[in-house]
Amino acid sequence: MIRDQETLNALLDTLSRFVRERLVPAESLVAETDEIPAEIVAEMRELGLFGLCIPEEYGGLGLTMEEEVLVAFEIARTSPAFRSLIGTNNGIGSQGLIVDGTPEQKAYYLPKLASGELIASFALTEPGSGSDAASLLTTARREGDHYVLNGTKRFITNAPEAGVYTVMARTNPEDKGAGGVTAFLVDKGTPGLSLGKTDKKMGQKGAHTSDVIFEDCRVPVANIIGGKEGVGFKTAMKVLDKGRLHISAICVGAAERMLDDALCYAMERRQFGKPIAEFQLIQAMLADSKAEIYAARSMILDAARRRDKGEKISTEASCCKLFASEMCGRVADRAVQIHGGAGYVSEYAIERFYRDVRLFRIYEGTTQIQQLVIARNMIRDAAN
Ligand code: COS
Repeated sequence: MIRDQETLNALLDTLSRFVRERLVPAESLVAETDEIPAEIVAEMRELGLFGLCIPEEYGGLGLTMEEEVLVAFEIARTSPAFRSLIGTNNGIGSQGLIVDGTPEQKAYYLPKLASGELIASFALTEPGSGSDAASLLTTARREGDHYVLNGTKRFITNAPEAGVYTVMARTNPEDKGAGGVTAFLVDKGTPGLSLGKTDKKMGQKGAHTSDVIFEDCRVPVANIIGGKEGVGFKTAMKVLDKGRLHISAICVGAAERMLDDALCYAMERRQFGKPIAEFQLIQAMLADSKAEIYAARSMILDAARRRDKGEKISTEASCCKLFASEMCGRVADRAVQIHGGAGYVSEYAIERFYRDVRLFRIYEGTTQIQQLVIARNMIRDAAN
């Protein structure tokens, strides 16, 4: 749903210009230094990028899902690191609070997240539980008006930057599955909370992940999201339904950028006396990429509109994540191929993008988990 086309167009224009004029020129620096320059972070705050999806009553822009994916198509036309910094506040870091938080929790945290004063992280994955998220081992034991958390969370995006963590922990040791899990808000600086060293990743330099470690970390009872024990896994799954759609849109933006770069290169690079873009085998790679991007874009917009109408889109979100992330990988591969030897050296952005986009097929649920979710839902729906 688009609430006001004119306002949205103005936002998309501003973002597109910001990406072209400020972010693209800074890509190499971010990759070299593994840091986003402070002045760019400040500009992102000023543009309201940390609060895109936070409701207007809490100081955000309150974008609908359709508006959000259109914005994501634009923001993703540069290094994913920039999107990653604002991604948790708009997505997995804040959504648990938005969908299931108490009014007091929302009033306290959301304005700070919307302004970018506070960064939020989503801590679900553990060393022993990735795809099998419900088997997590971090415990939260009740002691008076506190819970005592113990355990380790792994690969937590923006953990080094975060001021608050959404943490899924087991409050019922008898229940080893989803029903024993509760979601907590844990503030940075809480005694017993510490971070591992920042991970050295294949790509996405400038986006940071690390372990988050809890050792007898005491968290007030009031910090349970929604105040209810045992529903934390469901909160996490609802968060991921939306997150998966958002990541799908990011895959489209990144693929469009890589295809633009490949097309430019193919039109300039001459072999056998003419631009390589005139050779049909190159054209096939360009055309297949264009068609697949268009397919992903269309299905993401459809799923986003359905979500705005209040439909349950768990299956569609997984279809989008599955198709768009795999599509993005194929486009990256073809774009390197079109660049030839130049695609393998870091002078061209495509070498970096090829590594950066590899993560899309893995995080917020691997391709195989999306297949599993889709097929399970199909079987369940057919049985009902
Ligand atoms: N929305 C709301 N509730 C949901 C849900 C959703 N999208 N998906 C599942 N649930 C509910 C189920 O209805 C079930 O509740 P009931 O027992 O009351 O029926 C509960 O959550 C447990 O679901 P399920 O039985 O399907 O859990 P499983 O352990 O079998 O597996 C998968 C669930 C594999 C789909 C889940 O663990 C998953 O998504 N894993 C990937 C994790 C991931 O994406 N990690 C990325 C890192 S976080 S960025």
